[in-house]
Amino acid sequence: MKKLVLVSMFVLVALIVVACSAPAPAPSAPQVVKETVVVKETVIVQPTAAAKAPEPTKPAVAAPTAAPAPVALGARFTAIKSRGKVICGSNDQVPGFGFLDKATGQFTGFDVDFCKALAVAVFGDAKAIEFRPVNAAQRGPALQTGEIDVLARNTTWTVSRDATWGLFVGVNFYDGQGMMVDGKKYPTVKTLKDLKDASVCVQTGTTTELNLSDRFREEGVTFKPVVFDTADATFAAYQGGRCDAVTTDISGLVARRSLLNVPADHKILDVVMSKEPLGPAVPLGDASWYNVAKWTLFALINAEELGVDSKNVDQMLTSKNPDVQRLLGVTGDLHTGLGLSKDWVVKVIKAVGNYGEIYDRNLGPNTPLKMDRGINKLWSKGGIMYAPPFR
Ligand SMILES: N[C@@H](CCC(=O)N[C@@H](CS)C(=O)NCC(=O)O)C(=O)O
Repeated sequence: MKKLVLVSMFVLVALIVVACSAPAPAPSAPQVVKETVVVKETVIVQPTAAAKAPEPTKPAVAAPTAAPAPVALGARFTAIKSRGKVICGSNDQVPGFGFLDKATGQFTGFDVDFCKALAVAVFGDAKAIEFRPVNAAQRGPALQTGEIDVLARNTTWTVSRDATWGLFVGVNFYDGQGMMVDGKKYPTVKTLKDLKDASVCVQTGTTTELNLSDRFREEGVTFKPVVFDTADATFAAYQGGRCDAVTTDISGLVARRSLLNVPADHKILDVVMSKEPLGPAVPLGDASWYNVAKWTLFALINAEELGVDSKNVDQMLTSKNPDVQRLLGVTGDLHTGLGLSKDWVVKVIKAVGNYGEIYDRNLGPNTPLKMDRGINKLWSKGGIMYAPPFR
């Protein structure tokens, strides 16, 4: 029995060795090769003093220490650089995300800060931006025509938008669609079924409008959509009692509830009607600009993960952590492939903070919105926020 086990182990090891070392033969007709080998004499060659170990084969690609060639900038990135500012398609009606303070003329918010990060990445200056407010229906065409360099405006990443509007650079806020009612008027409403024959205020040009009809059809519930083209109009109608309920992304409901006369009267149902992965997008056609936008987002998330923030970023320049060193450009030449300066991430984090700081400043516990991080916590802290590495 022991022998059998030993033999089968030997066969198994032999099979593994053969499978791992021998390249798979090209599929061809089996050939029988007959060869006669004549062994003449065995000659032992003594190594001479001059004999050297064989030269190692040269790697096919340049050694990792060689500086990479600077990236060829695409047309949009080149135009942005010569224009001296980034044109950012943003929201102006959603507090905490993209909001225009009419008194000061300043844009603020979580998405606005992404545009600032981009401006710092390229120009080292958070003011090198022009904001162009776009409503839901205007944003697709604004990307398609290339009127804006980036759209950073609570926009859901979908396949059709990726294919026809522009390229999404990633997700900066994982959201879902919600439903809000006046809790005083409708204290018993808890589910979508409870909204049978209700009128629902909704904004056109949104995934919201499409999900609304999908979900109610699925539930077999009849309803009346009342459609508007801006958030201001949608929520004014809801406040004025033209609809029984209002629907949009849950973040949008929390944000817009803060502007209602008595926010506490309005309850967001405990229902998630869809997946709404929100993120910035850039026009099609310039891979170099797409990369800059993508890696700006990833830099913000990685900085939080690595404990680099706006206050400690200078100290972090002496960190022994190789991941921090690469992120901050202390080692390596990762910036070259992006067409940015060596210290671009340092400047971005110093000016706008890391992802967590941006979240807290605009949406966190010390803001009127007090939005829990939820699934937007880092993957290492129980959430799903995750960025590819600087490597
Ligand atoms: N995430 C959804 C909805 C985004 C959306 O447009 N939401 C509205 C309601 S909060 C909004 O931002 N409106 C502001 C405006 O149109 O100015 C989408 O991408 O379609």
